[in-house]
Amino acid sequence: MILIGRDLSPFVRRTAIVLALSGLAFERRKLASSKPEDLVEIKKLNPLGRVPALILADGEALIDSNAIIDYALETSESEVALCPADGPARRQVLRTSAFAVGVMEKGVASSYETLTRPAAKVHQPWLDHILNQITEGLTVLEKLAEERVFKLDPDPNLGDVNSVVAHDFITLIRPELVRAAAPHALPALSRHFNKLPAFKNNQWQPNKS
Ligand SMILES: N[C@@H](CCC(=O)N[C@@H](CS)C(=O)NCC(=O)O)C(=O)O
Repeated sequence: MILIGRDLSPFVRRTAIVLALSGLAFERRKLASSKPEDLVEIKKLNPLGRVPALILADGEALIDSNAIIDYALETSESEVALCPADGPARRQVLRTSAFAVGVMEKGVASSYETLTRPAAKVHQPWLDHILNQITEGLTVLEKLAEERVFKLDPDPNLGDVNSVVAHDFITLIRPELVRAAAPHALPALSRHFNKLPAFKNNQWQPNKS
């Protein structure tokens, strides 16, 4: 299997970590949708021109991080239970994931606002709205992490993966928002799980990727 995309993308990174935690072997092709020469290659696999995509052994391309994670959970034979099968524990993992993925989406949207528009065309009230959504999301994730961080299981669940990836991504692009909204428990959760190879080996390294 080949995972397409760089770990700078939180959607790519969360799939890489889940595949690794699921015990599934995969290669990496670190293409970036923001680089025109890479985009040509990405569009051959995903006409939308987005990452991640996962190319299976038979050539089938899975598009969207949700489809890739769904595949990993379905095919994994690992002991690690990333997402409980049912009940309140499953809903809690999905609820945490919804906030974390929302923060990732808004983080990416905020970058598009400032990186793709000429400065004169940035509509500040809309950018402020997005930044506020990130802040609100981080505030929830900090509270959820407070409940989690003092009784950490040895193994992370899908909510932990998404929380850590959201935290690390916003720390990269808007560290002041993390300092203000999620100063303690979420960074502690991130430090804790980033010690695991699945997280450490799938991390954005500007000089390497
Ligand atoms: N819902 C998608 C979002 C993927 C996404 O937005 N990827 C970004 C990189 S972080 C991308 O490729 N953007 C290029 C574009 O949308 O034009 C997923 O979960 O995979």
